[in-house]
Amino acid sequence: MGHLIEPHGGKLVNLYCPQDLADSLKKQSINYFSIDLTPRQLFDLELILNGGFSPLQGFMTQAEYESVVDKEVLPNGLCWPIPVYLDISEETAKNISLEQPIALRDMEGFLLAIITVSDIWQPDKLKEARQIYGTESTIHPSVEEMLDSDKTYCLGGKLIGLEQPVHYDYKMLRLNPVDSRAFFQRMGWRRIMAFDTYKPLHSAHKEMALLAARQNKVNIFMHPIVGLTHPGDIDHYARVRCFEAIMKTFPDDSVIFGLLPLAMRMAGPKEALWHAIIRKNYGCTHFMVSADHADPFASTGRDLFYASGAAQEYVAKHEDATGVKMVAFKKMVYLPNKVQYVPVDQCSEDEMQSLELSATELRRRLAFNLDIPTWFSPPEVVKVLKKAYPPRCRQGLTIFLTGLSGSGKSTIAKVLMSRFMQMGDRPVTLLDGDIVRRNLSSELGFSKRDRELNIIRIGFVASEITKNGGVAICAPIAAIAKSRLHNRLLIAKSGGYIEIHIATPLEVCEKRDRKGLYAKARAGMIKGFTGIDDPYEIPQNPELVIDTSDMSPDEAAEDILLYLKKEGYIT
Ligand code: PPS
Repeated sequence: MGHLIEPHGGKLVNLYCPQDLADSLKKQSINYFSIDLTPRQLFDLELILNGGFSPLQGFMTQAEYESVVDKEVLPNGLCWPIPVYLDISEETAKNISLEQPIALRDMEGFLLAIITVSDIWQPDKLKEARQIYGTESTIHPSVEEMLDSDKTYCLGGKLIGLEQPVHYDYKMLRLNPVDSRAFFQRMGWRRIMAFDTYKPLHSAHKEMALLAARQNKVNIFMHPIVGLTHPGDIDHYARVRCFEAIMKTFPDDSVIFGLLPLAMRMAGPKEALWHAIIRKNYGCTHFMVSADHADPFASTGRDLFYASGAAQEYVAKHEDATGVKMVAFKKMVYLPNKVQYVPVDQCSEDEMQSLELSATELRRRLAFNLDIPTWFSPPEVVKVLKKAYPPRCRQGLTIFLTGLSGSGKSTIAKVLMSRFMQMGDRPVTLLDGDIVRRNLSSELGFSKRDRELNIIRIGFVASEITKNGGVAICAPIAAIAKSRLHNRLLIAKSGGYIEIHIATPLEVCEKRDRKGLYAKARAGMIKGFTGIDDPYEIPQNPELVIDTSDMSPDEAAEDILLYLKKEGYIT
């Protein structure tokens, strides 16, 4: 490995033990206390065991955590920007003592590793939020997840790896740091630039990577993250297919392709620095960083959470500490006169008649089944994209009606159901409040927790229906904004999500009082009735707002269908 860049800390960690030892440890461990790891913990475990997180040899102790949070270094002074810990609930922590060996299993119960506990400690999550994410605000999805979690204790300690975490997909592409380093050495590559994007790859990315490779005299390691990525990202199967398609159009022997099983934290600049260190462990000397790298809101259409370009500056500022050179993503534009891509900063005034296709425009074209020009993306990639993003009229869809009892949700839902059945294009399922409470949530009441659980169950079923190309029409009260948002994020991954606030005022609903429930609630016979003595959190950004005070259910349904037509969900 003489000519390759050294791993972070000088030595590549490999914590897997020989097979015979693994077999005997597996036998011994049947009496050990077990922990089933979460997806994030599993991805972290994989990269600790295979050296992707060198020099870490286990989950962090409190001293390591505090050093990383306060000073962005490990206790030995080595740069490390992101905490990597094994968080557990207080109840689990009560069962564990120091020096105890614990069996770590995946979600199906397969034994993967043993941790010898050297520290049981509590993270300061608010401080971590401020220091790592730059905010205590739960607008940041990782901060929200962290602060919301009931895992308030952590286990620190060294690991012994018994089995590699199981992946059933793309086995050939799952290179670990030993594999990539061996490949680079075999090829005689000493300068390697890691390249990743969460978006599908287009010609502009390819031209940018090739230009950067020429300018920096490097070979390219296409290394997309396939662990946990941005919410709303194209699923990794389609993303990998796009990478595979565009790889075929690169010059021979200049690029290699592997997958990185990393659970992103979306911590912007600090995360970008972490990605650079991980790529160093895989043998890379250079790392391409985009202006919005690891931003939780990148490509969501919302304003970026971190300043544009901050991630690039941060990685560049730490080049001495990491030994990895930052290469900035350069915006490329297509010049039809030259039939060629050029960096935007090299365009003359009169060349500014360049062609560009924004991510939003691309999504629009896919949604409406419109042409995508070959200068933008090679036909091989367009084919993959069209399969991954069928036009809206062929996607599944959830129509989520929310509003007070008596606002008209159920009747509108029934009209919509019939209209979709009449169209006959997609299977339709009605998830009305009453139906769900009878079949799916019969044990639940109307406490905040039960209401949340009810809505999340509806969301789960609707997401499965949507994923499989059907129409789910939901009509619960769904008074809690957080659970509605949960559903939106889940369902929008696999198809359309249309939230409709049936905003009929309380006075009107109460006057209708078809079930006599408002009268009972006013008389104190029903406690915690939405709108009377339990809150309804008004939707802030629904796709549609409909007040049925002076409107028939048919008219309301017609408004919804017109909206769906305008947005391309029905033809
Ligand atoms: S929730 O909050 O979204 O889980 O509610 P949902 O599943 O839609 O159930 C609402 C129906 O249950 C009846 N009901 C109550 N509603 C609100 N608050 C309380 N405390 C309550 N108790 C019973 C009521 O009939 C609702 O039906 P709709 O169809 O909305 O009128």
